[in-house]
Amino acid sequence: MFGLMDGFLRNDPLSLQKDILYHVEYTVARSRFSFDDFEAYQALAHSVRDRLIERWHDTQQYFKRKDPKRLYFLSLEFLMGRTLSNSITNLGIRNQYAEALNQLGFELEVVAEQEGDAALGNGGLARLSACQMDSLATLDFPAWGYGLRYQYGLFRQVILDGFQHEHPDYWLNFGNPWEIERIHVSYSVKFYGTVEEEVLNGEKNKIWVPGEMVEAVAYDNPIPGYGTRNTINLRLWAAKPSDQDDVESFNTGDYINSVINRQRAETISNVLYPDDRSYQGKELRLKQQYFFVSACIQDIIRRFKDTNNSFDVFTDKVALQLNDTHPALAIPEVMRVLVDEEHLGWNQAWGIVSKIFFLTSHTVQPEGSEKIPVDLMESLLPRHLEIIYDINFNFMEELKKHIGSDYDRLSRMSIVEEGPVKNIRVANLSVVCCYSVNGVSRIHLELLKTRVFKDFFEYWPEKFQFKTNGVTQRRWIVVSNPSLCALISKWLGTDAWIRDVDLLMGLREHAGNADLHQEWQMVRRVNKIRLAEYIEAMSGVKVSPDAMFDVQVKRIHEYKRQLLNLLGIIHRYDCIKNMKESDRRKVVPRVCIIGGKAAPGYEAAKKIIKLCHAVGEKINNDPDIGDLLKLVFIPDYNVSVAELVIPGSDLSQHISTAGHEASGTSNMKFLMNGCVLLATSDGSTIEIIEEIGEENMFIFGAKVHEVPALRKKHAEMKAPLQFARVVRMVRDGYFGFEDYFKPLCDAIDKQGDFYLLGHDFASYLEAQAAADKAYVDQEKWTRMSILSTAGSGRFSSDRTMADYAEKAWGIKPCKCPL
Ligand code: 26Y
Repeated sequence: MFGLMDGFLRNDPLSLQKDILYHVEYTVARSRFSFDDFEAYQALAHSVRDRLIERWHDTQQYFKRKDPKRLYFLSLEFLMGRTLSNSITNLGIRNQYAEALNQLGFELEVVAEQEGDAALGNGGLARLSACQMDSLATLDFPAWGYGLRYQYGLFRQVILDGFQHEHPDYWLNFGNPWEIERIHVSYSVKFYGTVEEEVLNGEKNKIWVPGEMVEAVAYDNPIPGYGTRNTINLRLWAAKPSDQDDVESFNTGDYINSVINRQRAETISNVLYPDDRSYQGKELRLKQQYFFVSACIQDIIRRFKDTNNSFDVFTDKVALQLNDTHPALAIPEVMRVLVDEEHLGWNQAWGIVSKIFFLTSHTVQPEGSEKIPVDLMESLLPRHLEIIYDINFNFMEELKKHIGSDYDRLSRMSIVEEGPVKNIRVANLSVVCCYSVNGVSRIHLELLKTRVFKDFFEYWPEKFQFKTNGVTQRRWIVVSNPSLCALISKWLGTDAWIRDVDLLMGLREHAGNADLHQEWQMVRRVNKIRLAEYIEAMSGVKVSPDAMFDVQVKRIHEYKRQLLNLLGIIHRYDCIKNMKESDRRKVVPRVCIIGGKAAPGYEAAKKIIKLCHAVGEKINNDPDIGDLLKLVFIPDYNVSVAELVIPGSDLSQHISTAGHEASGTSNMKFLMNGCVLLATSDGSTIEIIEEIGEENMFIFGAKVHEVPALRKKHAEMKAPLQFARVVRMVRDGYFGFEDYFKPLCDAIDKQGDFYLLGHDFASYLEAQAAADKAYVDQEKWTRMSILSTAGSGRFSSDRTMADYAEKAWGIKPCKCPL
């Protein structure tokens, strides 16, 4: 093959060029004299893949030789977005590739745009997994990621007449050059059936005789670190029919139906559940979860046994991170394998299990907690149900010794929920069995301790910790905002901050420098122009880059209060309409940008999307308003759209009702990009305030500890007049569709306003007015912007991962030599 030398691929532009052409001819099967942007992307991707594989091999062999304690990161969701740009950046060969492509008559930026997003997740939790993988690789940790290879990722959002429609995301349609199919790495996963007893060496032993078998096949996705040879693995499982299954039905002669039945196995990994809110005890979801953990545990134990012959050292070699409770069935699964298959006694197995699992919770919403109906569990996973009962029995006995017969508390803490429908409480199972339970911000831990897991915290205070979330500056500055990246490096005199993000603090000393201000503004303006072009292409609305770009992009949720934003916009519109000409000249022009997906069954969220379009329609077509105010909805918000939107924003909103956002991570991405935050004191924003100072942000609204009392007092309180007025405008059909929007209005003014929009409205408007005032003073604004970036270092996922490694998992870097 071209460019090969002594088993190593060369990275000079000429070799890269030859490699690309090789792949055009032999992988994409096009003529090297005629191929288009997409084909260039495919060939380029394959040439990058070759380089990833080299490093990946070296890393895995090195890990195998050193055999350190490994971290296994289990998550049902990963929002990887695009891979190309990120990979060549981390490999340090971006410029060489750009040059190689140039000589072939292509532009890297254009070719990179051909790639679709890998959207195997919903929102914050899923993108966090992706950021953390990047940091684990960069910090040389011996880590593996595990996930599911859904054929349909998160739905594509299509807007018709302002309503959200969900279209399937069949992302594998054009092939996926970033994965390596491992047909020989496959495991049988069992379902249904019965539990039988056998006598083994005079002892009773349980065996699970399954009713159905499905194969899990591995697809490996190399994750390169930045500035290191280390390239770790993200292994995704796909379901395939099992050869051992269903031989019976073939023998009965119904060949066609037998084939169709076999194919049904694949449905397990077919589709990602698009809801990040409420867990429904659906059989397919439970099957997905068990399919996933069974494959992972078989793989992990196989790897352990390759180099070890006694389970005595298992806890020195293996740490399992549960990304929320979704993979919690791994706990009874490890117990089952150790007790039933490896024949360790229960106590020895429990001694291992209670030391290797680490849980991170990502929610404060009680609806989010998973409950598995016992009936369902009994039919699908009969042996696991027995094991969970046994774990619970032991736990209850131990607990009684400490708290006596406080039956209310015992029943609250029990893993089994009694009632008309008996359920397994997955959160309780996880807390009982995990070595540590981690919150994702300081306030989140407080809420876990005082509300969600109060009983457990009082019993096991030392189990509860927090590690504030972080995001990777490689994706969120270096890849998505290259000009800001170059500017930062220039002023810091080094690009070392890309690995050591605390160095960003060095920008503080230049925060008042007029030259930096000018360059900073220039970079930001170019990004705004790019965003304005995108907005016009997507929505047909022309927006001026002179206006302040005010952005709220995230999943649509009532608690995230996109509705508060919309009511604020209506208020602004109403004010401008009623202004004297002389006052209009003082208005700071705004482009309000909202984007995000609503879970398909979440009616209120879907109504909010429609309201955004209805209000936008009115404002954008009002000749009275012109450029003073625009409202646009960016459809199909995803990782690559975020990479465009975030660098082009001036102001970014994180306005959840205090106590509802566990952390929030997009606030960190905006911060890194020098956007000023308008936010409530919630989640990780509280720590951002500490880091960059309240004077450099616009903070408003009730505080976490005030919220419960405000809710109780609500009946006696009157919403401010201006609030009542904007709600009335919606109710009275000023924007049309009054029947459709009625439930949104009712929730606010008839049903107790649970999310406190009325209470926070006045202070929200004040914060918005303060933002206007600051924006007029561009010097002040630019200073705030620079200080935002300068203070973002603490919110890197590098810091989060180093924290987990030290304080939870007990793993150390294992750096593959160059
Ligand atoms: C069980 C199912 C219904 C479910 C599926 C996905 C439940 C929850 C989720 C996802 C939750 C999620 O994304 N949580 C977010 O995690 C981020 C990373 O920690 C936080 O920053 C953010 O505040 C939190 O809402």
